[in-house]
Amino acid sequence: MSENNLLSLNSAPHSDVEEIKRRSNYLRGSLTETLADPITGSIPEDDNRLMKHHGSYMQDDRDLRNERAKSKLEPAYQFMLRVRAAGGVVTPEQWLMMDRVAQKYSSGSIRLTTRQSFQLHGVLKWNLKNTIREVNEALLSTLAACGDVNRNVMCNPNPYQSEIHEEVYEWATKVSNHLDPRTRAYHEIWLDEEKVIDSRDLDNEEEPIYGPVYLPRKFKIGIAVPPTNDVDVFSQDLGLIAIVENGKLAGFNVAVGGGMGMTHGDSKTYPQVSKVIGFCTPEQMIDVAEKTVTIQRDYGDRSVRKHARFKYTIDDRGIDWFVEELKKRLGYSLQEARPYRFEHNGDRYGWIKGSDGKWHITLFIQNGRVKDFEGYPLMTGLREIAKIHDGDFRLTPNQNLIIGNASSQKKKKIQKLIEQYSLTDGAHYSALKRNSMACVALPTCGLAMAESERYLPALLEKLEPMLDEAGLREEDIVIRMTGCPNGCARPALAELAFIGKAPGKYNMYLGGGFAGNRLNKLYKENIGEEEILESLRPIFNRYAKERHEGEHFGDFTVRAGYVKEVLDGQEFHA
Ligand code: SRM
Ligand code: SF4
Repeated sequence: MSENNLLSLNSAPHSDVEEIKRRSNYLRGSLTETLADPITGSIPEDDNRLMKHHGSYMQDDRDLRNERAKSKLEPAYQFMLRVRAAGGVVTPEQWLMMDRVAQKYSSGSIRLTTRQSFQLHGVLKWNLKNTIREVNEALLSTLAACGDVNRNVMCNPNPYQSEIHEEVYEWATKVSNHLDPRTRAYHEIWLDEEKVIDSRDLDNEEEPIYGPVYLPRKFKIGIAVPPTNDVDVFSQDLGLIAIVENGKLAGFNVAVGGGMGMTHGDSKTYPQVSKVIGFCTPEQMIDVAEKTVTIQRDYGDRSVRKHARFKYTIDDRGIDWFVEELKKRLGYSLQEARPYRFEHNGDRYGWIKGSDGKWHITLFIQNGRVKDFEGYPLMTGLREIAKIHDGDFRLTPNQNLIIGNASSQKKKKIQKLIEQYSLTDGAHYSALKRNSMACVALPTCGLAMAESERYLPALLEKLEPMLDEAGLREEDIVIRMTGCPNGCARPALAELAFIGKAPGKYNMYLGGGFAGNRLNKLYKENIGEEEILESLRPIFNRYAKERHEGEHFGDFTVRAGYVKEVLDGQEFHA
């Protein structure tokens, strides 16, 4: 462990979570015992904190909370389980496994997340071990899907530029593996020490990168391949922008200090877009990521968790300090950043042919929820595709799904199943709907202040006639909603966003950049549906009439003066 890490370990006072991690013996705590305790379906808070690092934690069904409290019953405890795969790429067999465990152990649906992972909800304590074992047997993992470590590494999933994509995806996988925790706790607790997916040296108990208290907070890496900024590269703690020169991957521009979370009314917390600080070659990238993580490990705030994200470490000390510290640890300077251009941060739907002749189709999955709906047997349809498909499934950063790498022959069969099960590329929906995202929120998220996934579809239905009236049905407008200001659907980067304040009440934001390069700004506070609709109608109408050729909605709302352009994160609050 570095001297710096020791220093940060010794500097007091530390938050309670730091103490829990320190005492946990590399994430063991008393998890084995509490999971086996037959008296309650819950686990103690200390173990719950550690569980996150294992990819799961305890929730309760908030729809049932009051009723159960009245009947003097303990809350309906259940666990969320997050399964990660770098770049969101899984095989059809892995998809079938997720489908199976979802039916067997969870509430029956699969949630595709905004970071290209899977989430299951409603897993009971007694079923956790079997679920995690089955996930690992299919060579996927839940380790480090949550917790104070590097999270699922995001990567542009659409392999239409096949060779470049393949290479970038390989680097995403490498950096992800490199930053995986090394503790054997996961294998002991969940897999009875079996070495199922891991070829690393599991006898080496020390965490060479993280040390015994891991990071002060979660850490996120995303790799974008311009012109597509689907991973919202500027929202990542460490964003990497692939630079392609003469048809080859030359390396990555490095951007640091992005983040979306904030707390209503606390101006010390804010969303932030990252800053591009230079360029590195592909071979240097792993080292750049490791050293960046260790700087955050050593200098991140371990006493106030709200202030512990990397963006605050950089803002407190300055970007020049970070660049200098990185140079010191790398032993060389980054090269000057190379030119790049992003065009959008959404997904592009429908069939597309890769440069290697393979076919990929992006399907629209509203808010990432995969289940059988009435008249729309989505989960069954995807299962039937997985049974015949020999390419892959790719979770997009916008909660959608790509059926990737199909031969021309397979494409025909897949298309037939798509039609048979009414799956859709969203072509018949409004472009607003196709560009929408909502976080999970109620009933499972303990932090939700308002509905999100369960409300956005209804709001869209009311917005669509207004768009039709204004002639904007085919206008791509990025809309995002979250149930609280933590920002799980990256709302601060949407052209139009709603962030939950209280049941039925939202803060409304306008002016984000269409390519995910500019934060939006608060337009109206604490408004309900009626006021949302009243506010938007004239804005849509003016946009339809007064927009310049090719002008995006977010840019228009800034030009028309609804909000001022946000130059840095602190201005996010009105
Ligand atoms: Fe998130 C916490 C769901 C992506 C920022 N997020 C949570 C928890 C675990 C609630 C909790 O801590 O009790 C939510 C679980 C709800 C549930 O019932 O499932 C939750 N976050 C999600 C997911 C599932 C949203 C979705 O609808 O897809 C996403 C899972 C990602 C994954 O697969 O790894 C998810 N969360 C994000 C993102 C977007 C991203 O990473 O690109 C962000 C903003 C980016 C960032 O981190 O700055 C995000 N989640 C947060 C935060 C605020 C962190 C902060 O800096 O303050 C919290 C709260 C916390 O950590 O204390 C949070
Ligand atoms: Fe929960 Fe808030 Fe994240 Fe939505 S944004 S999932 S409400 S923590």
